[in-house]
This record gives sequence, C-alpha cells and structure tokens, in this order.
Amino acid sequence: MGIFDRFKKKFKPEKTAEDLPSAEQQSENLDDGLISIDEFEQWEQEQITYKFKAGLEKSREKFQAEINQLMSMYRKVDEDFFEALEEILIGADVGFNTVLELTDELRQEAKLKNITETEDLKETIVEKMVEIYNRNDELPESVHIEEDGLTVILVVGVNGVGKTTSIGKLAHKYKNEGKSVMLAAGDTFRAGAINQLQIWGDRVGADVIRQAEGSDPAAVMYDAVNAAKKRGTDILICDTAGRLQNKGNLMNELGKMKKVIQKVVPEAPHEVLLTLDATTGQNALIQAKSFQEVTDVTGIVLTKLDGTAKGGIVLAIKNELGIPVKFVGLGEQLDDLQEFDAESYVYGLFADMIHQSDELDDAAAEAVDKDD
Ligand SMILES: Nc1nc2c(ncn2[C@@H]2O[C@H](COP(=O)(O)OP(=O)(O)O)[C@@H](O)[C@H]2O)c(=O)[nH]1
Ligand SMILES: [Mg+2]
Repeated sequence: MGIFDRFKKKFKPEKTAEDLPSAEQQSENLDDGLISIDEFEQWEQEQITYKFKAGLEKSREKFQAEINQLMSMYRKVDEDFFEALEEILIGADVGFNTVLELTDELRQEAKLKNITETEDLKETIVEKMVEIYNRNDELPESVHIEEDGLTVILVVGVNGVGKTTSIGKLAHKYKNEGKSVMLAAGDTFRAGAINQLQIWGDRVGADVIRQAEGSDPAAVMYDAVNAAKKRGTDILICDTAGRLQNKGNLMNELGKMKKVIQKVVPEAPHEVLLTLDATTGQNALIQAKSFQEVTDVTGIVLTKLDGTAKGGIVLAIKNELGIPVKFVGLGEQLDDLQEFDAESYVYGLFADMIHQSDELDDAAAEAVDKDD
C-alpha cells in the first residue's frame, strides 16, 4: 500500500485533536476495560498526529499552494520541473544538500517507474522525504531516561529560542507520566530568567533549585544534582544561559557544569538537548554547528514549528547535522511539546494533498460509474 492510502485509512481530514476523547477520559476507559490497549495506542497515535497537523498548518498551506502551482505549471516531468521543485524545497528550509539528494533520487525513480506526468510523482515525493528522514536510523530518537536512579537533562541554546518554556513543558510531560521532576535555574546571567523558571516550576509542581542572579551556574548545578539525588528525584532538567558570542567562555561554562554534575552522577548528563527556533531557518543550523563544537549535543528541541511556514527545517537538521530532533514545539500550550514522530510530521505537512488525492479518486470513480 502506498503512503497516501496508508494515511487515508488512518486519519480523517476534518478531525482535530480536540475531537478525540481527553487523556483522562481515555485512561479511565482503559482502566474500566471499555477499550483495549490497542485502541488506547491507536487513540494516542491519532492525537499526536492531529497535534502535528495543527502545529504545521502554516507550513502545510504554503507547501500545498506551491506544489499545486508547480503541478499546474509543469505537467510533464522534465528538468525544468525538477529545478522548480528544488527551489520550492529550498524555500521551505529543507536544506541545500538534502534537496539535491532528494531530487536526484526522484529523477532516478521517475525514470525507473516511467513516470512522465508530474501529478503522478506527488506520492513519490512524499515517500522519498520519509525515506530520507529515516535514513540515519542509527541515531537514537528517544530520550534516554534511566529505569531507576536520576536522569539529568541539560538544556542549551541561545537566548530566546524557547529553552525555559520547553523545560516547563518537558517537566509537565514527565510529571504526567508519574515521574518526579526537579528544575535547576542555571541561567543566572539573564535578568528574570530564574523567576521565569520558578513560575514554570510552580505551575507544573516541580521544585526549582536556584541561587541569586549572577552566581556561578556550576554552583547551582552542584546544589541541584545533590538535592535531586538526596530526594530520590527521577528527572533533573537544567536550564542554562546560551552565550554563544564567546565560544571559549561557553565551552568553559558548560564544561564546568558537566564536571560538577559528574562528581555526583558519573554517567550524567544523560541528554544534552540543544534548543533551536524553527523560525530562524538557516541561522538555527549555524547555531547548531557552533554548539556541536563546544559540547556533545545528543538531541534537538525544535521550537516554534507552529510559527513558521518553513517546516522543512526538520529534514535539514537531521540530515545535515546528524543530530536527531527529539522534541518539537507546536504551540504555546503546556502540552504543545511533542516527541518527534516522522510519520505525524509528514502527514502534518501533506495532509491536504493526501486527502485531495482522495477526492480525485472519488471523482474518477464517479465518472466511471456514469460511463457504465
Ligand atoms: N509559538 C510558540 N512559541 C514558543 C514555543 N516555544 C517557546 N515559545 C516562545 O518563545 C519565547 C522565548 O521563550 P523562552 O523559553 O523564554 O526562551 P529562552 O530564552 O531560550 O529560555 C516565549 O515567548 C515563548 O512563549 C513554541 O513551540 N511555539
Ligand atoms: Mg530562559
């Protein structure tokens, strides 16, 4: 079954996450035996996918309009068509090298399958995008959480990308999963940063370990990791200041924090999550490269995907940096930080196109009926 048919079977075009039963309701239903585990998992997948679809609305609308225009301008698959397609993809922040890889493979595929009408290439474009995304499969996609014992997550990134907000959302997520969470206010540099984290901590019910503004972030980490260890906390999430202007300083600061943490938990930090703002496009890629030079980044939190029409940046990050996107920010609500899911992402980008092909199929079937 092609990817379009698979999606059409699974998801309804008019549905949103709000149409589905709530998490509380569904957990109750499961406990009461009203639904099976399979049904629960299916609901979970549906909910995630519709959240991606809502968060990717801007990107989807732009992509859809441009692809439609492309298909009506170029009906035959030829070099002009591929060049125009390349332009659209680069405009969607897919990333230069990834775009070339994608269109090269599309050229071959078109030849191989003898596809001459651009309309017939739509599904292959989507399939190739999924394939390219899944290519570096050895990269661990899920967050490393210790079975028992403390997990330390360090959150890094420049000012304003959404670190503190994402920490609040992450804390909320892990609390909901029944874990105890503590936050460390390691951004002692920026005025108001400590209080901002405190507000999130209060909101989600997580203790915040803090010191005065201007104090040594490594000292805050030392306090926090000791407190977390003593209280038997499951997850400690550490906020940091992202001063990329001075790489040497940043490297020293992060290095010192890590050293202090490792004195208490030798295998920590279990994750170093680099937060990037999707609306900054190529600049986000440059930031990621700089951070890779100063510390071992284990995953990306890509925020504000809801605020950009250039959602292709996910592909560029994975393919051109070799760092997995572990979380995406799809809005400003507490539950708008989602674990990255390639299928939901692709559906979110192409839902209209996928269901549009449904309408075309129906119209074609009707035409055949009339002929009979
Ligand atoms: N629309 C949207 N806004 C976000 C998202 N994540 C963060 N923000 C906003 O980005 C701004 C900066 O966030 P903040 O957490 O203070 O960034 P920090 O300086 O890296 O800690 C805030 O106004 C957040 O509400 C997201 O996924 N979607
Ligand atoms: Mg902050």
